[in-house]
Amino acid sequence: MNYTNNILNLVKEKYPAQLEFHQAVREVVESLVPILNRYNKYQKNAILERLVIPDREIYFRVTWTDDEGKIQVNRACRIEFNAAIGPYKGGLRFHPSVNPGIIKFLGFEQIFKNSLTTLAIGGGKGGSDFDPKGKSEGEIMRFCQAFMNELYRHIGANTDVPAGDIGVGGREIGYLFGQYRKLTNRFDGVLTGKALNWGGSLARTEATGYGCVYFAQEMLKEINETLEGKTCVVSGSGNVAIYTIEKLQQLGAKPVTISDQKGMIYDESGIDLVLLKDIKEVRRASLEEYAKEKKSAKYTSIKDYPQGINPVWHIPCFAAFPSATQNELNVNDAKALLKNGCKCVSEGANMPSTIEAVHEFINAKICYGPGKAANAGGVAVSGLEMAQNASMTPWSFEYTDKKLHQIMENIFSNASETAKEFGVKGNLVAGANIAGFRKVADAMIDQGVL
Ligand code: NDP
Ligand code: 2IT
Repeated sequence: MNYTNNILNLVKEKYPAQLEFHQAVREVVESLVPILNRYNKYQKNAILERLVIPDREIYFRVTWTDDEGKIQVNRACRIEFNAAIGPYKGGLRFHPSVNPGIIKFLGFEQIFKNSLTTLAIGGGKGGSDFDPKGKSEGEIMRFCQAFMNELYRHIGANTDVPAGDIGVGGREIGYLFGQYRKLTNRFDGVLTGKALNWGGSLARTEATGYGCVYFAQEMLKEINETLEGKTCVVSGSGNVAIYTIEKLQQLGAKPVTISDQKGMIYDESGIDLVLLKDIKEVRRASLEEYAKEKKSAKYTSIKDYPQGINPVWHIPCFAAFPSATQNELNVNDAKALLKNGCKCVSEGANMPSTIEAVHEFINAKICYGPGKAANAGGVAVSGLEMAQNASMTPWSFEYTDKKLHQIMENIFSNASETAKEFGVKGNLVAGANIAGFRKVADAMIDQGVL
């Protein structure tokens, strides 16, 4: 379609080096063709042109002092993409790979994901090329404070509400929140993922992983299957991976893999969650330690991965849960999963599968839940945290988890029904993109030319 090609060209021309952003835009606009063909109001109102260029891109320098007294400098940004249906909302990523293209792809995806949750949250994302690995507590705190020294002027409980992502968990949110409060003299629900004793929500820590498994359950119901007794593979070993594994085990499934930036574990007897939490949440160490302490586990260093392959996806399984990072599952990996009989892929990470891998899953007609639908549980409970903060009323774990469950069921049925409505039955990529887009685009039209 001319309109979508023009949009892709516009993005490539304006942001030539931002490959991940091109990829995210391509995946979305290609799947919007049925709705764009049916209604010309979107093209007439230049909705795609307005969606791919963020409302605001804020770039700043973060200057801090390390434990040796040396001054360190990092780059950081907050990209406020779209606020048509609510305040900008999305995580902060601290990782050395962070660049504008990565934050842009994440912020763009966040618009549609947040729309799918049915909550009043717009899309944004931010981060820094700061590497938290190997830093002391003091260094982490000073970096977070220096980061907030600039960010505070751009955010607010009704303006822009950041949260965690890779490298940003409860500890970092604490330091960021503390500095925001100090600078503004306000106790606002300006960040989510806060600790429970100062405004956090029960079930937020678990939400992305639990939600991703709830989404898999919904997809599997359609083929009269369950996760009980099934072998599953999971990548990553951070927040999303850990709580995906916890929920899988509660349901009687057997997750057998985890991975990190240095390597992977294959534990045929099933992942030991207590050990995993201790290594990653307490010791903040490498998975090599897991293999030293659990004899049934085999560790493979990333240096020994075969070229062009992520070995996690080559372990035979019933269901796969990519939960580490973008483009961690390529076409070779997708083919291996399918060949070994995998029936379900539910994405905890953002854009973990390459476009070619996604095509493999769609063509094979397996249960494939794209990240912006399957991992929306995290931001959904962030939205619920905002609701609790606004009403000054904390909710119980059971109540919040039930709400999360309902939201995930609803996202599945919305994506599935929308796919049917637009003649692409079973294609949850198209269903999720069209459903997420329609709500935001119609809100933009209602609100005028802005
Ligand atoms: P964490 O920082 O808690 O964990 C990230 C995990 O992935 C770690 O095990 C890390 O390894 C590994 N990892 C990170 N980068 C790479 C890389 N380049 N190659 C291989 N492994 C890598 O982050 P989260 O669990 O929060 O995030 C994981 C994914 O889920 C991301 O795609 C994020 O955007 C997405 N997501 C997160 C949500 C949330 O609520 N937290 C919500 C929705 C999506 P190591 O342990 O060595 O650092
Ligand atoms: O990618 C994501 O949805 C997140 N990292 C969570 C964002 C949030 O605001 O909770």
